[in-house]
Amino acid sequence: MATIERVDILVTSPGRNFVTLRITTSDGVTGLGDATLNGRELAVAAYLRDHLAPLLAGRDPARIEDTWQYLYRGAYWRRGPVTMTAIAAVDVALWDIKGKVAGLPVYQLLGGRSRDGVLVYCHASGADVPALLDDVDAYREKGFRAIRAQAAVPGLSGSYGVRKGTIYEPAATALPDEQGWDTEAYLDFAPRYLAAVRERLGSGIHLLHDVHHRLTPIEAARFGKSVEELRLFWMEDPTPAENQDAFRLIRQHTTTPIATGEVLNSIWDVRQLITEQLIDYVRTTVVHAGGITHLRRIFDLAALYQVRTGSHGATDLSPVSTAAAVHVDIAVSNFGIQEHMGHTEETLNVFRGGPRLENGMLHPSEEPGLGVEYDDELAARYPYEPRYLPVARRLDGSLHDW
Ligand code: CS2
Ligand code: MG
Repeated sequence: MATIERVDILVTSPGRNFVTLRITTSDGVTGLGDATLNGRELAVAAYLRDHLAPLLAGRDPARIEDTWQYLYRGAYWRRGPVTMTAIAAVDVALWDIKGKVAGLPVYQLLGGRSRDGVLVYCHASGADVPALLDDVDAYREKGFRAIRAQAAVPGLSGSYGVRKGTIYEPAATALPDEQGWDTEAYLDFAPRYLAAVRERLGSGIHLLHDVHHRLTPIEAARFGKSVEELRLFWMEDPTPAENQDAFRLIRQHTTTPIATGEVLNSIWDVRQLITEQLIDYVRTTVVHAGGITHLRRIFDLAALYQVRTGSHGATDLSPVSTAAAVHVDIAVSNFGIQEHMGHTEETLNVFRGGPRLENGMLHPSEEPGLGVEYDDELAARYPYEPRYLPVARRLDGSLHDW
């Protein structure tokens, strides 16, 4: 029986920080897991290095479920983004190994294909409406069939989701950037620019929008009602999702579909949202919600309540996560859509391989395992740099959700 012989925690920063776990078995088979938690990367690296790596040495890599239970129950302290990201990295690395040992791409171990490809959405943004509309046109011409639209709110310093350069990177400063927020200005402006985008797109392209945790439940209800005729594919994170009850109030007022879950990390955090059908899409991910093993449990629960998947897939989730997500997405019955912001060439040179993007859909690698390889030599050229996500402050200076 092969055993886990080596555990490497690999920190690199090809344009942005990533933490990757590599497990090597006594047979020399390696598996990769993404362990990146944007703005708190080193906490997960330490958790893996100081607390999980010593527990993994000598274990049977084939015992994925037992290892998951061992690390989850064995922590005693339950859940949370650092713990669940660390467990996720181990889990995904073990699925990578199992696929390589079986000579099969991971999706074949998850029940095989349920669909021909994985529909993705991209991020269009602009400092003003004309710039946003040009960006929307550019993505439509690239073949995307689902586009998220975000524009800067006039008069605010810094706006969520507005790209500077080729890829949107919110964690861009060595200390948190302080960005302004004004709910009334947003509630007045966002429906207008989304209407302009819907008019530009017509009806054949999905239109998505990320509220990014910024509204109270009644404000979110008001926003949802104000965009109903735009037929959004979803409004994302309309209100902070820790308070699952809050979504009942939104549901009472609007039929605009709701997506949430990217900051959540266990089935317990989304149980009520799913079982009361308070959301339409669950956005939990392989990297922050306990890996493939736990994410499948969340998605199977969601399927019972006609909630579809809509996993987070921003640039700060590494190409290892993208690959693992697509293996899950192609197999699950209740797939909805997969976010795909993409990665820079610098990043893709370090993380080689993975899914193929074609006509607005991702297709999993047919290589055994996840299909991603990590270039240690190249990675070593990009040392970690402290980077933080911004914070948001209201006009009176008080802190708001970013
Ligand atoms: C966003 C992310 O992609 C999304 O839906 O919510 O850009 C999010 O802000 C970042 O991943 C945070 O690191
Ligand atoms: Mg989001």
